[in-house]
Amino acid sequence: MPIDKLDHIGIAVKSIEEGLKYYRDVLGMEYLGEEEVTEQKVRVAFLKLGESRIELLEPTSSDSPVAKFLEKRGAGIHHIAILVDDIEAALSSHRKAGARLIDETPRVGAHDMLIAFIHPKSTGGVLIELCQRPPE
Ligand code: CMX
Repeated sequence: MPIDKLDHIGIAVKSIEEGLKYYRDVLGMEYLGEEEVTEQKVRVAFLKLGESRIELLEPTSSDSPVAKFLEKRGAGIHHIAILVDDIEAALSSHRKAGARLIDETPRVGAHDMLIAFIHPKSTGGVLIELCQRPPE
């Protein structure tokens, strides 16, 4: 399973506006923009961190996975996203290893990336997002 790099770290926040006050204004990270990912019921903001990014996740609905996370655990690190060359191959490796897949097939996430989540119960407690760049 060829791994390219850490794509981003997802951080659950109650409000992107509040989150930016730290990551952009205090830490000085470059703000790259925002978008709504309707399917995931979140609004996301990206900040540049070297070759990787920080993704602030704000729920857009009370039944969003991020709303549930905030309710149970409070704000904080929600997931780690790893860029892979071939997401289908990566999912197949996970299947062979008996991992619990949240997404059996990839779906479209922010920036039109193909994404698939692996359940934290199969990864030692960290929600992992596999992502593959969209075709040029
Ligand atoms: N990181 C680590 N552990 C987590 C977790 C997270 N983000 N979310 C839940 N868990 C843990 C819970 O603490 C719980 O553990 P215990 O049983 O030991 O208490 C267990 O996983 C099950 O949690 P749950 O609350 O019963 O399960 P949910 O119904 O909330 O579902 C999950 C959890 C991961 C399956 C769900 O959040 C999901 O499908 N996530 C993938 C989609 C997503 O997160 N989308 C938002 C981001 C979109 C984007 O980046 O574009």
